Amino acid sequence: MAVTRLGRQALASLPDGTGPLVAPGDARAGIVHLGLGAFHRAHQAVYTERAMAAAGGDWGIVAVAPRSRSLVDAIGAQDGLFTVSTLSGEGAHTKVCGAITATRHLPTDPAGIVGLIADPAIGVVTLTVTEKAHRLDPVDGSLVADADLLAELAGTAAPLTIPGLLARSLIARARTRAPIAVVSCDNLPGNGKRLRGMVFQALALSNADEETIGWIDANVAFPATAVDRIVPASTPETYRRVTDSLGVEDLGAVDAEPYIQWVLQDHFPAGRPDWAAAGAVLTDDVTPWEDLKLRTLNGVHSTLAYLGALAGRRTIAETLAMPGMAALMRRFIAEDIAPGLRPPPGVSVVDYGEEVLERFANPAIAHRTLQIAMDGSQKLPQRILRTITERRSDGARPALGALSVAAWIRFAAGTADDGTALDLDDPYAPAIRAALASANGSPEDAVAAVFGLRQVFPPELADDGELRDLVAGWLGELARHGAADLVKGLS
Ligand code: CS2
Repeated sequence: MAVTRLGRQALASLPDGTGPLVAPGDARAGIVHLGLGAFHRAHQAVYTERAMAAAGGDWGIVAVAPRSRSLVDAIGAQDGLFTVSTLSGEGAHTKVCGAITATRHLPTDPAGIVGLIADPAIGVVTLTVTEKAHRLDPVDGSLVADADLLAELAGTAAPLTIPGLLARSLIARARTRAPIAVVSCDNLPGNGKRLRGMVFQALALSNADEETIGWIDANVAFPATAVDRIVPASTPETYRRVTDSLGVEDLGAVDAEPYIQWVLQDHFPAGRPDWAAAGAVLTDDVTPWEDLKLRTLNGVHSTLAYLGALAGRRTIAETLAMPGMAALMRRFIAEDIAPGLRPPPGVSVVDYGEEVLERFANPAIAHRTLQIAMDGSQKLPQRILRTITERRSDGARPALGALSVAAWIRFAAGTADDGTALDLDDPYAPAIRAALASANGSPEDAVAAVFGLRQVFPPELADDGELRDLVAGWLGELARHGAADLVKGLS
């Protein structure tokens, strides 16, 4: 029997308690989101639907895909509806989310999206576009503006990049004199300040006049946020689970863990949904939350991803189950990460770390090591290198931070411990592979070559001989023993 496609026509047939809190047409658009990925659907969209259900408001989301068209069509054909399956050892709970009111595709509709962001009915723009889409040099934060971006900023080419789209849209917005908040929801330290810096560098290269730039400076807010929810890439099982449980076909389905957290700097000149009513934390200072999450959860995540991939483990949960691994991650948190952190009031880093390890061990979440291992050059600076820099400035020897870097280097070399080839999915893959190819095969030479990548390693680390020796020592140990035996031997 043909399965009904999820959409407004299927809502009446859904099992009790699985329908959307906000139905199509209940709310007009008030938010434009850039980045129609799985994380947005399982995080900001869930919070926004709950906020509208709790406190009303026209905060429907127009979700914009910057590249791929598939989800735009899939969710657009479902009246913006999609499902989130919350997975834990107790089972799965699948529920329809109704926060998205429309989907748009940037490459085919740049002018329409500029006009949408300029529309005063839109009070908030949120973004989950990944670190690399910001086009900022990871070390000095400068905007990497190639000829295409310069043409976008000059207004002689359609804005297809995030910097180009934001600059053109805010120039158009300035003409309406309607304030707005532009909210980064990416895993980046100081993500609001970083996004603002990117936008103003782009505006400086645009044809915007001083008055326009002055208006944007005074009326566009860039609040910081810390976002958290483990959302693995959807698999055939994701879609099958929806059909089996709800009796509908959902091509926008996502899986997620039960845990969810959103901490936002409360700076929204055009208003916002009542996200606090949905459980979000609104504060003046996001930094303690962001540091805690990026350096503890994401730092351990990346370390597990590289050690696990080298050892041939497919998921984070399988990696954490390796003999000695949980104990080693507890040491990493206690010895290297916690000393440099100023956690939120009343929060213990070690206790938070225990909760993170429990989340990583969730047997229902098949979070692939290779998915997290992607874009290491963009992730390591804020997840691992900041921890190392803090410890080195205290004169400490962050041995396990150094192991994490060594595992990344060995992963980047492209061969797992059993000889299996490892792809390097990273914007700097050519430079990383060239650096490794230039080394003479010794760990010391490989470390010196990779530490020479200024896009990744700041000078204070690149020139740190003791640190390089630490990393080279681990690289040699990984080569001799393999990740699994090395970790087991450390316990
Ligand atoms: C992961 C993050 O893919 C990755 O790099 O570390 O997406 C992680 O799952 C989230 O930050 C959890 O909040």
